[in-house]
Amino acid sequence: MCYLKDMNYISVFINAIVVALMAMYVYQNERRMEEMAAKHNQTDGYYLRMLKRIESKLDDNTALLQQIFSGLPKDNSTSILMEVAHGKPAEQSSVYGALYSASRAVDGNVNTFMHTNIEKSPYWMVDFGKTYQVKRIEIFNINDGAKSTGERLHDLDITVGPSHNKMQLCAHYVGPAQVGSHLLFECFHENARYVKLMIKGTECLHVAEVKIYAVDDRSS
Ligand SMILES: [Ca+2]
Repeated sequence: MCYLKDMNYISVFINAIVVALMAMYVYQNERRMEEMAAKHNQTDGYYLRMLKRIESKLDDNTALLQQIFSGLPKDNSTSILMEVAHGKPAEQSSVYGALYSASRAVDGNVNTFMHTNIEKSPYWMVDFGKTYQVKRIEIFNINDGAKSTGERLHDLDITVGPSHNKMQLCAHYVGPAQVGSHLLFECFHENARYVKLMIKGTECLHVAEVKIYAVDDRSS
């Protein structure tokens, strides 16, 4: 009996030690979890502070860029352009065969063309009816016929102006072109109502289409 009683005491003692060890283990884990949570909160705070500093720097730089851009002179080279010749009244020095009139160069169709007689200084001219800031001129050469037909476009003066007696040369094309050539000219004029194409010499002038781009003034 005495032996059994001693065994009970030993069992209770061992159980007590196990419970104490488990309690210590749980306590240590809780401490570790608390430390990790504290570090996590510190990290979050650090990143939040960094984000706020970056945001404030971005705001400063945006304000600085706006200040710089507002001080720059206005440059209309980036203005939106619109085509202003399509459907406008046009005339030419003569009409070959009474069929190939000046309007055929502004009808929006590169398969139709105007055509003068063979003559000295043949010309074609369009009237916008108002002035524009012209920036660019594109010429589509006749696109049917023999090679020699395309080569008739040469020694071309392109003049621009607000009236017939104030035309200024803005581009000269030596050429010769080819059948179907698409020619581009940077041709700036602040106050342009008329654009004229004229071949210097004796030749016939026939082009399929003339597109003239000016600063879009519809929103100003
Ligand atoms: Ca045409």
